[in-house]
Amino acid sequence: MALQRTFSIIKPDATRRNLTGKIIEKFEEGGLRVVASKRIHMTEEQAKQFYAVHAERPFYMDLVNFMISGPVVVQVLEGEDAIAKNREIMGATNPADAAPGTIRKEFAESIEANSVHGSDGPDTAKEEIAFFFSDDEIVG
Ligand code: RTP
Ligand code: MG
Repeated sequence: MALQRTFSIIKPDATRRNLTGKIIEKFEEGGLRVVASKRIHMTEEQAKQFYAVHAERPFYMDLVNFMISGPVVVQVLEGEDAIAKNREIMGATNPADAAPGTIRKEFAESIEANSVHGSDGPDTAKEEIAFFFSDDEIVG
């Protein structure tokens, strides 16, 4: 498998508790390299657009409001099989179901405040990276 890139967000519950370094350590220990990174405070418009796929879900506006409740760290992660690898490192959406050693098991507060986002496939990875980063901000 060739090198792949995925998109990651360290969510407001984690930046609030100053867990950025501990979370990045999990990515690096898992074999992923941070090739782009910035700390931003998303606007409501950005969060709504980013999560547009969930617009019809009952938790949509709660999720949008959570994602704009504080700063986030958006990143591009690179590595072998990076998309699946990152989701393995993150663990299940609901921390109650997440495997031991995963980010969500160790750090998540709830199914919503679950510390990290990761792209779920090659098409979404590409779209999500382009949503936040220009090519010259990514250094592989
Ligand atoms: P993500 O997109 O953040 O990587 O997480 P995921 O694929 O594991 O979960 P997804 O189904 O795409 O849901 C996106 C985010 O919405 C919040 N959520 N809240 N209240 C709820 O029942 C509920 N379900 C999902 C979580 O923050 C989840 O990561
Ligand atoms: Mg998802």
